Amino acid sequence: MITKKMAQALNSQLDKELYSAYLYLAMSSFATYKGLKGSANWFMVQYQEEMTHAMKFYDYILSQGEHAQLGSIAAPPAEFGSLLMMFEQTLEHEKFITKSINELVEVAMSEKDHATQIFLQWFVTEQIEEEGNDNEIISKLQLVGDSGAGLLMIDAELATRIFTPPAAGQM
Ligand code: OFO
Repeated sequence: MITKKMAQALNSQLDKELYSAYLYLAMSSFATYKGLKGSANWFMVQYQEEMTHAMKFYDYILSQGEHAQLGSIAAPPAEFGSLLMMFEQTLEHEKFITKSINELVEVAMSEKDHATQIFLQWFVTEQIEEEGNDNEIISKLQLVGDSGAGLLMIDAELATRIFTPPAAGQM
């Protein structure tokens, strides 16, 4: 069981994960519109991953006998600028999510909620990976600058990203 305060904090994170999914779906759409098919694929996979993050919170809240409640999701921007700007915005958003996960860990600690602390560890690790990936892509985009050939090469690389659904029982 978890406290009402913990449940409320987890519900708020559920909304943030759904917003993350919504944001990356909007980025995928924008990338397709701009002719960057590989980047569109990368953001579509990111959207799918964020949906699994949201479902992890959804399932965990319910497994603890609490009510997973859905709040309103703000509309994401429609335009994102250059590919470099898109990844800079992605990194900024992920930093915001990392901060939010850290705050959740602090609530779990103050509530002496060991189960939720263990549950959140997966997200702590995931955020290191997400920020690392974004930083790597940003560095490459900074290297190629305005070179069309360079951008197409990175776009082709981003086309290879594949969504791996979580194994049964790991949602
Ligand atoms: Fe992007 O990790 Fe969830 O939000």
